[in-house]
Amino acid sequence: MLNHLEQANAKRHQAAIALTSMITTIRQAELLDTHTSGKLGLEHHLDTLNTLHGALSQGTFRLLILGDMKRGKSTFLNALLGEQLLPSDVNPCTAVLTIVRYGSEKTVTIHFKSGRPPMVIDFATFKRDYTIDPTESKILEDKQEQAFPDVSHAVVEYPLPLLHQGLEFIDTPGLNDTETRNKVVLDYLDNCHAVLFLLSATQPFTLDEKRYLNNSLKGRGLTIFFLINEWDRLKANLMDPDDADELAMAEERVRQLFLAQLEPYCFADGAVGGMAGEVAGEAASEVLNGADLYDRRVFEISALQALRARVKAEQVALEQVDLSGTGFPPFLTALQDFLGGDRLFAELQRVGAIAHQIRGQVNAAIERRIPLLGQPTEEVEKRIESVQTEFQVLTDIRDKYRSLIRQMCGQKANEIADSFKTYILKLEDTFEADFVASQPNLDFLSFLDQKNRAAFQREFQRAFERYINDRLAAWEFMAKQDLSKAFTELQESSQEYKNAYEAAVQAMQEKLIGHRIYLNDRERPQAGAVWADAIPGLFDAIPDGLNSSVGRFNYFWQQVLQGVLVSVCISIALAMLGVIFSSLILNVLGVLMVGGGVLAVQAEVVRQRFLKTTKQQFAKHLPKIAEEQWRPVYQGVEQCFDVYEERVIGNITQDIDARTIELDNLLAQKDSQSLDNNQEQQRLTQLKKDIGEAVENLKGLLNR
Ligand SMILES: Nc1nc2c(ncn2[C@@H]2O[C@H](COP(=O)(O)OP(=O)(O)OP(=O)(O)O)[C@@H](O)[C@H]2O)c(=O)[nH]1
Ligand SMILES: [Mg+2]
Repeated sequence: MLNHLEQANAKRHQAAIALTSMITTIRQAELLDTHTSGKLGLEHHLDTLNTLHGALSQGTFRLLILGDMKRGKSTFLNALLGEQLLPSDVNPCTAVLTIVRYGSEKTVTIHFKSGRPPMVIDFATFKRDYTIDPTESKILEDKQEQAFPDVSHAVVEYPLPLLHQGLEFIDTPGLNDTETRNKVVLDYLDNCHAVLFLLSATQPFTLDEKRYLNNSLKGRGLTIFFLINEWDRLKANLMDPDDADELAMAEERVRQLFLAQLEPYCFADGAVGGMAGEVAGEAASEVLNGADLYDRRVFEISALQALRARVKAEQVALEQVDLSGTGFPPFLTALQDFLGGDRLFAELQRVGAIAHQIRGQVNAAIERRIPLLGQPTEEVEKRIESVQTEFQVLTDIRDKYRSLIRQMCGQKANEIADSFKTYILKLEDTFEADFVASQPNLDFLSFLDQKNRAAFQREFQRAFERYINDRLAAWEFMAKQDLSKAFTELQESSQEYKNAYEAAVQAMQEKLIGHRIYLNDRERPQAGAVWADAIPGLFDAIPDGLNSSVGRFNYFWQQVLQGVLVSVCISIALAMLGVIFSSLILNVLGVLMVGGGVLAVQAEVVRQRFLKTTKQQFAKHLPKIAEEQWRPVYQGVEQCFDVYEERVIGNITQDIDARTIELDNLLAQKDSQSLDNNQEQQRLTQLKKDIGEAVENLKGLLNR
């Protein structure tokens, strides 16, 4: 494990060095000095480079551990760490999201949601005060309350080699099915390198797990490793644990069950498959389907056995402990192959592409500058004056593109909000099937018992919320695709604007120095050579997050629309629950007064009545809900476009400003007289060379 990660981090480190060199070079070049010809307008690239540098030098691979209650998440993490660091037991339960990372000292820090400063505590206090027991957890869940409402998360720092290599783990409380789209966890989802999803061999793929995958993980471009834990219990559960044939059969049964259930999730988001398609060039040759990926994504493990082996071996490093039979070795190999392979490659490729773009702009600025150095001030003034029309053209293009975004925004917000309305109105048609599917275990009879009624009402409330949540998540999935299509269309129409912009920049270039600019001199005569001052990226503002090679639109979605949907969900539940329940009491009790009879018949009558009444009430309110929630959805979509507009228009404005600065500064410096043209030409040529070298170094890292 360590070797592989060490190599990966060494590459990241080298990439960070190349970026540092670019940063220092640009910073120095832009320091105004009376002997130079003035700033080149490159400073705005420093922010981008610094952000990339920060991420690379941090050098972490963040792994998010998810799974239902008591699937062995904490045990699994302890097994990797090699000791019982995190509370993991039948009792108590993990109650706060816990980040485990390297630190030179063993510490636990609790971070709060309110302004309260973080608090350092010891491990014993952490185990005692920040876990809860299962009964308490159940009660809180019923009441939909959080165990520690004020706590945002805990950070455990620990001087372990595995963590020192840059692995960072996030242990989460068991999934709470009424809070499937838990905000805290979702925030981490888009910033992790992979998800480790724990399942149990003895409870193959429950409805809640399926719901979580569908509602929260699907379509986000995540790489999910499924760990079927407690594999050892298949043996322990046999009539005769020593019967090898029986064990093989039992194992095969469970394996087939998971294979059928999990295959779609290995295919849909597998970042390896997805990324290969998006990352240009060599990597695209590898196209994987669900079955191929299954072997690389699903593992049968026993966390408890692995933990025992590690604790027994005391302080011995992970790779030196014999973990055969625990399922850890193949999983660890697959994990490091992924992190040090595809994941690293995608990260470096993105850095390389951005650096390449910046290099193009640096070169163009220098190529414009050198020919102007030798010209008399009046001539330079005249040429700058002559390109003012082009500057106006650039500004006009920007403004027209802004109008296009606005127009598209109005249209799409309407379409998506309308589709929401239609969807809500249609819920009536499938209500019975969907509602029953999401709550197979609702005990309708407890409703009849006066003593149990309050508890039943809570159960029912949760069931209803779950149903609404599932339905909205299904809509969200479709709407996300609509929105993604809208942005793709926008990008397609931007091509025209981009071409006009490039033409204006080129015209400017010709007026200033008499020719176009190519990436390097050798390319000039060739047809179709890369024109260095092209403006890639300028009209494309979809940010490229960690997992966004597949789900690029998640950014907008997560920032804006998801929040809207969560509140829509709550509004619907609030609006409906009171009405439904009071009419249920009348209806259901009314029928039973008349009927009576055997329990089984009664139960069925109650169930039927329940569904019918709920559906009636629900249907009655649907038009109002659809009407009321239309606007929030509309505004949510509108906000996505606002963010997009701000970024694209910001980028274009920045580009125009940089071009203005570049020329203004030259003029100002020319007036200062103390400029030595030869020396300046040398300095600029050297600058070009330095940036070029750094970029080549970065590209070199991409050779696998
Ligand atoms: N037999 C067996 N038991 C296991 C295995 N992994 C975990 N357990 C047991 O399962 C129980 C729950 O383990 P935890 O690690 O606390 O589970 P968790 O998912 O962190 O639980 P929450 O944080 O409460 O959701 C403990 O008693 C573990 O010893 C395994 O591979 N085999
Ligand atoms: Mg736990």
